[in-house]
Amino acid sequence: MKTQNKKIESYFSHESLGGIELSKEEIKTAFLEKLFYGIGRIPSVATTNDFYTALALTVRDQVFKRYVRSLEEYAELDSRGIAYLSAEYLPGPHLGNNLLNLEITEETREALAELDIDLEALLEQEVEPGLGNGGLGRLASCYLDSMATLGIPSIGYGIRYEFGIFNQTLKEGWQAEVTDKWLHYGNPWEVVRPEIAFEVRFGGRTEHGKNEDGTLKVTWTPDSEVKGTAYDTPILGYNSNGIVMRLWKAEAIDSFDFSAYNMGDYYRAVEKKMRSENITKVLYPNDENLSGKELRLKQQYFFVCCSLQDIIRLHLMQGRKLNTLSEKFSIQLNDTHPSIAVPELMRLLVDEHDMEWEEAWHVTRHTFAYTNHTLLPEALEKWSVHLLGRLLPRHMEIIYEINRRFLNELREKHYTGEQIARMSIIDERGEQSVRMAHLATVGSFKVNGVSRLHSRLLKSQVLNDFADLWPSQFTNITNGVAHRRFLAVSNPGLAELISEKIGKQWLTDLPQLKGLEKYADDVDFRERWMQVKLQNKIGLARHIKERTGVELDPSMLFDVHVKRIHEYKRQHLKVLHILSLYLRLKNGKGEGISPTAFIFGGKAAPGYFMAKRIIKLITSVAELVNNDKEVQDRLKVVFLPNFSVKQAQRVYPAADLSEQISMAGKEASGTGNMKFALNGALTIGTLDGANVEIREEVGEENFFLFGLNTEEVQTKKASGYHPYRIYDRNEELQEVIDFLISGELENGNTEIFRPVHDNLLQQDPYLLLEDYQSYIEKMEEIHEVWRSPVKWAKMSILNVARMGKFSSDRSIHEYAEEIWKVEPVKVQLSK
Ligand code: GFP
Repeated sequence: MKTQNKKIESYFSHESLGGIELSKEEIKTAFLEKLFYGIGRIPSVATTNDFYTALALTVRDQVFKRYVRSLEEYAELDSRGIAYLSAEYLPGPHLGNNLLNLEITEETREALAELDIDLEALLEQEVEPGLGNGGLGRLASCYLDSMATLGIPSIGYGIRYEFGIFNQTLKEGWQAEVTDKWLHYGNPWEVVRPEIAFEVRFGGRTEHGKNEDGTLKVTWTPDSEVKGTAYDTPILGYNSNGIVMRLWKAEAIDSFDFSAYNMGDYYRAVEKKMRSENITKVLYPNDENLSGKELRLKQQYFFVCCSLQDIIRLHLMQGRKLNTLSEKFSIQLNDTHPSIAVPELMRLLVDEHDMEWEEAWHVTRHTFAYTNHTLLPEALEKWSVHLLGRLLPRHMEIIYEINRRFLNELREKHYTGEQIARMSIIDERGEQSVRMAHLATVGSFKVNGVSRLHSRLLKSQVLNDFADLWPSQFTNITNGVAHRRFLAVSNPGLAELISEKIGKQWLTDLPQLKGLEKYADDVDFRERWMQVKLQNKIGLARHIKERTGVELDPSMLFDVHVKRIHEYKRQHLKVLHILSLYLRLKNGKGEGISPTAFIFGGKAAPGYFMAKRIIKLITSVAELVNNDKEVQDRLKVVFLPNFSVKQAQRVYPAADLSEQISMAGKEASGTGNMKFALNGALTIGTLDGANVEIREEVGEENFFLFGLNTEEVQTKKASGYHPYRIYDRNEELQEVIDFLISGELENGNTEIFRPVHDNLLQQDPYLLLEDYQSYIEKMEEIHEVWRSPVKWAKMSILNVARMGKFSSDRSIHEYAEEIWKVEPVKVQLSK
């Protein structure tokens, strides 16, 4: 470690740093010192937020101890590192997770209790960084957790959005978006690194000249520049290393124009600052169609440009040559959002570091790996050539050159004109655009999907031409989840019960859960298992009552559908089911219906008409059902607003049934499905995404399967799908669909849900009607199993016992071995 200060260095020894064994007394003292001297508060005026901040700073010190030790070790070993580039992260609250990772949760709870402070209240106080939309961002955070735990030298790069994903409230049952102000009270987990800052340029023009030696020299004269400054959040692994999440904030290079100010133009004096800061102001909601969002492209380039400059800085700092970059770094592109990195690295190497094109391309193509997360055509990013060329003129030239060489390669292999047009990075149909998935594929040494089914479909459909051309480039890494956060932290009751039976090793080795199988037949264990579930349900019911006013009986079946609202995820299929039960009860045909609480949660993209209407549909059904005395003790429906990591940590542990009912072939993987099952919920699902593998692991007898599979969906669509015919043949379905426009849901208003009704009867692109009957019948079976608590408990235990595969530790292990070829570096902790 180059402190160049021998005295400091002498403190920086293995013995003095890195080891954590804080006693209750030490935590108490450290906490009080932070409160007094860290934030300057006296107890008589200190608020809960002050206590939270003081505790966060106390814990952060310990996290940094581990982090600096890891850094030192990585630097000493000159180890190969990973840069994970992701436009989104959803870390969730840090405090609870860090306490677990430091193994000081109980000591902290006791220390605070002695000061009459409740740890739970402080955990509740934390505002989580909502720097992502959904699955993709949460996956990135799970991966950082596992990279730290496994000891993979890595940095997670991203954007420090000032305003993250909106907060969702309900107004008359409709989603209303409220600005998220996660930084309002400051953020004790991050440190700003003003010395780590890079310039990022936009617009302007390029000039092609010659160097003295006659080689080509391109100069890019931009028309605007901003500065990206690093904000670091240390991410700790469980009882192990620390890594960093480095997020870039955009700032003006000169934040104040004195000449303008002196001339009395006050607005212009700060205008640049405002314009520059705009770049990282707000997270884009993943709308239906992203194209044409100039600011979004600016954000992508901005964070990629800073990250690559930083990677090059770190590489050169170790005294290495740039042409060895790929030997020392792998850069993982989390979807195509960071794929402008391919031309940007070429630009940096060729234009800024005078490397020959061929050599630079070799380095580039051996450095990047690309993860695809979606097959939905509307979600595959494309940027218009016009826009990209205007914003990043040099990159557009480089993309053309990459494409020219790539298409030549195809021609040499005798590809036809049609194939070439299909594979080209530039889409020539309609307005010319850049296909970012093609750019990422051509510029990477590996491409992976996120579940076995998804990877197969990626190879056989979306990127099939590329998979034929470079078969060994394609692979699958099934997603996983941070089981420490989603089981140990969020479901302490279950975690404790598990550890009591099989020890604590599952915390770093999830397949150890297998050891629980033998307790499935143990009466006492089963009772305790269900008791934990009941306690979690009581907790969630309390929370729901506070948030929504709806009272749930915890003995009901908690049937839960939480995730982003999207037609392909089919929240409205669940609604059709609820309506069918409601109508049966009203018609006196309710035998066989177990009392059920239907719990929904999830945000809709603000511009997504149908998704927002589906939320309204859910809340209207909730109004109707919850206020109907005739069905009150049989059915309850709630929409829990503002689903987030924090909410998720409450919901998964309390769920009995997990709804994973997307149309087969649409959900790339899903990760909520894993978190539910890990907490003992049984799954009703289609053969979509990772459901396929979950079912395989837990056993088909412990999974409720329904609906068409991917091939059947495709055949059905190809042969002409007529939803109306299904409606016509199924009386109950007719009644349910007609009910949508009967006016009974919305005080006589027959039009409000007509778009949903018409869409289902006319197109039904996600085959709700096709899968309806199979879903209803499977639900009947579920209600029957629910009436046999012994059977249910056994299935629940076996589900958890067999979830070993779905830890993100396993996924990261696979990335490390198969893609990154990186060796873990375990830092010795002195205890
Ligand atoms: C996307 C896919 C999911 C997948 C995650 C993580 O999620 O199926 O599990 O990425 O790979 F759709 P969203 O970001 O769209 O929620």
